[in-house]
Amino acid sequence: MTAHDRAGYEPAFRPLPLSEAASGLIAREKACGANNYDPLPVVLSRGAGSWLADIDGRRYLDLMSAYSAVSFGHAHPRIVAALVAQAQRLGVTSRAYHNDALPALLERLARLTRLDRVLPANGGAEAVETALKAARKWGHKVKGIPDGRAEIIACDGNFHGRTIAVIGLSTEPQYRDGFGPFPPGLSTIPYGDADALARAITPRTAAFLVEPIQGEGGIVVPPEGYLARCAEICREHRVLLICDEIQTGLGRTGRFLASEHDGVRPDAVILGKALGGGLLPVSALVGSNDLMQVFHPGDHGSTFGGNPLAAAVAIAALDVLEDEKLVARSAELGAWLLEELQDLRSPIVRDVRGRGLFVGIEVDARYIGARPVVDRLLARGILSKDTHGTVVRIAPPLNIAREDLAWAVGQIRATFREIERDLKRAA
Ligand code: IF1
Repeated sequence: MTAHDRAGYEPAFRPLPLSEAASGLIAREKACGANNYDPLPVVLSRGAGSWLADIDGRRYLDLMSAYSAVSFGHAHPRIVAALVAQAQRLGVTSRAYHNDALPALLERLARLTRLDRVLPANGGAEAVETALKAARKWGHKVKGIPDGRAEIIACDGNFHGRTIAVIGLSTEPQYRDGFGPFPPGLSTIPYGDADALARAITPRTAAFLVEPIQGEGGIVVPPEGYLARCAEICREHRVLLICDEIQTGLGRTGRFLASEHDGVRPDAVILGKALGGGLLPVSALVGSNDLMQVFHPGDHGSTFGGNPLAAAVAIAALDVLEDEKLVARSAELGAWLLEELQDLRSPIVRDVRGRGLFVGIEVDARYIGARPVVDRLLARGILSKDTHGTVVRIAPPLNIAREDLAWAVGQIRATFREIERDLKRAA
């Protein structure tokens, strides 16, 4: 949090409406953009640290971090500097040639995940697809599943991306509607129930893909020991355990990887979002030699995967994570945040849950949905996001200033008081 972030902002309750300039930009976006999002009524223009400003200069505290892609704050000086320096030196070369930036990233990710080999990619879904392909090929070529019969199990309520095979694992009707047919060999089980995994595994099961904490599913924290039990079952049945840590990884839940809460080292980890330092799409599949041995030259790749610019930015992001001790900070500040929000004492709040700086406030749909709460927080200068209708996601940058987070808790508390008052009046 630099002095700049604080200078000149007085977080104050500012009722909207949108200025002409903002409305004009929104109209232009609507006129020429695919209608695949329904954004909040704010047009952002600048960001630094945990603070954003809209085109009219209104300031907002970012409690969403672009779905955890901006875990190190907006325009982090060190990461921006790494981007600029590398861009002026060497940007994109393709993997047809080696480059001098990639090896350090591969070594760093292998070390930090305690795994062996890295396949760098760009978006998260791309890395998940890479994991699905690797798991299937491992099933066929290493485990000995009859060719074309490998099966992959995921969990109800999962979110692993928007591509066809990944959506083939989704249980969200809207994410599937009209996009079929989907690839065969994909099934789901209830989340949080290790026995369901044991029951679902067949001799053709190659892998179990799971989020250690379900993000889009509503910040769903599974029972203590769930992942450890799943790891045991996978080992017993020679099934790969693949953890999707695109959202929960890189310190978000108070450990470098959320799978560490259960002392689990999966066969593979998928990283994304914050790996790009809030500036670029950078993702990776990191796996054991046993899994990654399936890749031979020409099997798989992408134009931008592992490019020098992405490598330099990802290394800078990991340096920031380490040097600013953000994993420990996420654990410590997150525990404080969870305690504060669990003390909201509001009849509208059904549950407050999460780990580290990854928290969900579940509201009681009988009184209000999550989106109206998010809208009210926006008017108070706070950016958050609803998920699954009743959960408000709170996931600030891991280096958010303690006093800013404390201010946000005050605003959240006041918002629920205001809603309770309005509901009483309306009753
Ligand atoms: C949207 C939320 C949704 C992810 C996990 C893979 C991916 C994601 C655990 C794919 C991406 C993003 C996608 C974005 C909104 C956001 C999201 F969970 F974060 F809230 F959708 F559910 N695994 N999550 O969370 O990574 O290809 O997007 O880089 O699609 O609206 P991606």
